[in-house]
Amino acid sequence: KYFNIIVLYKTKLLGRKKMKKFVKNLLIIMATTLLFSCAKQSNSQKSIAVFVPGIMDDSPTYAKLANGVKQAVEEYNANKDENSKCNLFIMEAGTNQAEWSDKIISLASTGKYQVIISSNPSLPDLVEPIIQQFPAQKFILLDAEKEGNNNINTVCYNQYEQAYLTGYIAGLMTKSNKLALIAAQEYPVMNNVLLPYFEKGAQDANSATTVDFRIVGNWYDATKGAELTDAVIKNGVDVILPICGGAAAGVISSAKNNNAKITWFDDSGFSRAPDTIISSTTNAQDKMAYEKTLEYLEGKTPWGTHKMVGVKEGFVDFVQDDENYIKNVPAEIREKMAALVEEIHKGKDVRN
Ligand code: RBF
Repeated sequence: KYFNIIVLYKTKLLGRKKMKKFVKNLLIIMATTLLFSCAKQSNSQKSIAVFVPGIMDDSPTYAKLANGVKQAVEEYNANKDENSKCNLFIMEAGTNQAEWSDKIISLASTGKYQVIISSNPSLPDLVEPIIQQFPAQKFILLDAEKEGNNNINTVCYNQYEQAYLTGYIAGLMTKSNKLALIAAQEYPVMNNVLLPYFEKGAQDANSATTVDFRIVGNWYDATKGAELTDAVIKNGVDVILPICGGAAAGVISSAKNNNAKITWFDDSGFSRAPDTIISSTTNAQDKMAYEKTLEYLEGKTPWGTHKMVGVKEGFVDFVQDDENYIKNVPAEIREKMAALVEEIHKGKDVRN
């Protein structure tokens, strides 16, 4: 048709004015088509940012977060053409918590990432004011709790169970009846769940136990971690739970030097110090990050909701099949632990 019109113009059968109108209309059509096709492309192209509130080295919880999301995105992208692949950007924000908010704003202000996936109990309070500024920005937050904000979906692990199981093995394994929890900092989950349920598990296993609670002051200082561990061991402590990120390397080296034992938290830690680590209580953060990412990519995220998952749901576990656990822990204690895990599986609430 366009060709015919050009021929008519060339052969002077179409006037100059009409030809001008035709070219104008053609340009409008072309521009609109281009605009719509661009808009369609950028709308359908998915982009996810992972915000790591700390550093991945020595914080299994963050390494598992990034790996889980990465795996889901890779699977989603397999066999897709370039335009329909999901982009993934991982930002490691570092341990300076004062910078986290600005770094999240820098991600949100690009408008590029439809969802920011992260993990930390402090994040709901940090992101709520950011959502007011950027109302389209969605957040999936693991290890956090927030209900009723339609831009946020949260999941947390049953850390009552995770801490109770850890306390229980520590109570069964201590010879001095003196335990310690070396924490990076105080925060509500630490003060209301991790410390009290580590204590409760230890007490239920062995009513003579006491727990010395020490604070490093940050999530990276291994020297301070070692100093605190030296000090509690001097006071007779023989089993220690470190929840202090990179500072735990110092806790392990002090325990090794002083012949004390470590109960490890979040992932299976036996290979870090096979003679010193006597137990590992894990949460399946990698599996959760993977499932939550795929759920998002399928458009099925339950925005505004929260849920807690534990042993029964397969997201909290006590490692029983590692050769170092079998080597370091006597059979009768392993039997007691197996019985406890089984009870929790069947519905025992460790809070009662
Ligand atoms: N856990 C880590 O393993 N590494 C960290 O760097 C880290 N930073 C945290 C910062 C804040 C402000 C809070 C509240 C928690 C942090 N956690 C960190 C602890 C984490 O959320 C969780 O409680 C523990 O890993 C035990 O599962």
